[in-house]
Parts: sequence; C-alpha cells; structure tokens
Amino acid sequence: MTTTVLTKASAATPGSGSRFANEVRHFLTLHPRQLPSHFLYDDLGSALFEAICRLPWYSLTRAELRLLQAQAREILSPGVTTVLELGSGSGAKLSALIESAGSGRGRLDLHIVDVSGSALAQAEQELGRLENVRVVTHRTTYEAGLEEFGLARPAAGRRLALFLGSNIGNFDPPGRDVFLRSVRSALGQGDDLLLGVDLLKPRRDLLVAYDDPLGVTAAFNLNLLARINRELQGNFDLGAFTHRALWNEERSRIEMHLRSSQRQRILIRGADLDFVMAEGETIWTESSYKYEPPEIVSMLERSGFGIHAQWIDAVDGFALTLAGAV
Ligand code: AVJ
Repeated sequence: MTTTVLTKASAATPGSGSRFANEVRHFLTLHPRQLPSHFLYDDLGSALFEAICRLPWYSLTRAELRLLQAQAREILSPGVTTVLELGSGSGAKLSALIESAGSGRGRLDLHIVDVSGSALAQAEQELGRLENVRVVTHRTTYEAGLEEFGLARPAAGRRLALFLGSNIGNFDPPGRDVFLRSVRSALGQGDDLLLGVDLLKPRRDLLVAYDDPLGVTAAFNLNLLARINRELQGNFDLGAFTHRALWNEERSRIEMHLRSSQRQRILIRGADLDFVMAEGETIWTESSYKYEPPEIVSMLERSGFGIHAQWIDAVDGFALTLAGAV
C-alpha cells in the first residue's frame, strides 16, 4: 500500500512567484553568486546523480552500500517499526538494508522524503516490492519532511531515521548543527539515527570524484542552468559555462562552481532577473564537506544523540555512524 503526501513547498510550480523563482533571484544576486544545491535534483539532475553513483571515481555510494549490508541486522534491530529516509533517491540503499536484515519482523512503515518526484516514484516501486512494508512518500524538502514525520508518531515500536550518502556534507557547520537538532526533535528518546558521511581523503581522490573524466558531474552541474532556462525562461548559454570542482582545504570541503568563460548578459524572465557576468565569474552550486570520524561523533553528541556504533570503510574512506536519541 502506498500513500502520497504533497505539500505546498513541493508543489511549487515554475513561474515568477514560485519558490524556485524566488530563491534563484535571491541567490543569483548575492556575491559571490550562488544557487542552493537541492535545485540540482530535477528529473534529469536526479538521473545524472544516479549515473555519478556508478562512476568508478565516485566510490562513496558503493562503500556505503557495503557497510549497510554488512551491518544491517544491528542497524535495523527487531524493535524498529518505522523508518524515515531523508533524500531517499532511488530507494536502492533502503531496500538493500531491509533485505540484508532478513525476515522475521512485523510490518515496517517506510517514510521517504525527496525533492525529486521521479526519484520518489522509483523508490516507491522498488520498496513496494518488499514484503510487509507500507511506503509513505513525501515529495518535499528535508525540513518539511521532518515536520510531517514528527507529527506522525507510531503507536508502538522504535523509529530509525536514515540520512545517508553524505548528504550532511551539503550543510555548512552552523546549518548542519541546526539540521541535526531538528532531526533529534522529530525523534523520540530511544529512536535511532544512522548517518552516512564521506571522510577526508587525499586531494586528488576528492577532485576526480567531483570532476570525473566522463564529464557526468559537469553535466549534473550544468543541468542546473538548463533547468533555469526551461522552468524560468532563462537564456543561459550552456556552452559559455564550464564546470569547476575545487578543494577548499581550510574549510575541508569540495566546492562545485559554474564558471562563465566570457562576459555575458543573463536574462531570466521567470525570476525577473537581468544581470551581467564577467569573464571568469562563477556561480557556486554546491559544497560537500568532508569529515574525520571523531568529528562525526562530536556533531552527533552536540545535537542530542549518543553513539551506538561507528563503522568505517577504510578502502574508500566512508563512515556509517549509528546514534540513539537521548
Ligand atoms: C548527494 C550531496 C552527497 O556531495 O557528493 C555528487 C552530490 N555532487 N557529485 C555529494 C554530488 C557532485 C553528493 N551528495
């Protein structure tokens, strides 16, 4: 059985009054110019991200899947009746987790939150095939999804929240702590959070993961301009921008930018925007912070969690940390 919850934020239809239009106007007029990274995930962007996860240079997804499968029984312990996944994408990880944990449990309620409708539809199908599960989809942002989830307390059993794929890396440190506390508030004492985080590793490994030789990450980044053209009647010339990935050592983060290769005038009718970009000027589209294992422990402890376990894949530098709400 499946249920769809459509919220106002998610139903944002393109046009000059939409949330997309308002945020594009706000962030593109900041200096440096920027765009929130969650806008990368329209249907095409989500498909490109799924392709990134299969690239040999982007090992994060495979490392996390190995850990999930190896530790599934401890993660999905018998008392868990409800699972929330923030940013579920295609649902492949959650379904692998449930399958690896094996049978012998009661019904599982799965709440999946994602901004991409196509990713959610795929996840709903994939998870719906499993036995004894009920899937509830929330096509919305993490924040709104948490709020909807927090209101729906189960009658019995414990809850497990999943925040995987190093999605936490997109937050800057203050935003990250606020976010982790909001996850904590949506849970009750004794509920768990599983956090998947990419670890600090040699610079060249990081750079090739975010600037792959096949150009898939470049396409993923440039698609944001194509999306603005399509949904907000923009005039971005995709050939006049190049993908840039750089390692910011001081902040411990990879940054993705779109660099204007010439001086050009940008018109975005649907966002009421008209501005000039200089040659070499960039639009900052994403940060991916990289962490050391003890930093993950302390960010969780500061946010109202106690650590149950931390599993590390030393080959690809990835950590899964299971924490309980205290
Ligand atoms: C899905 C946000 C975790 O930051 O590694 C992949 C997105 N960006 N390649 C990441 C992404 C460029 C990814 N997250």
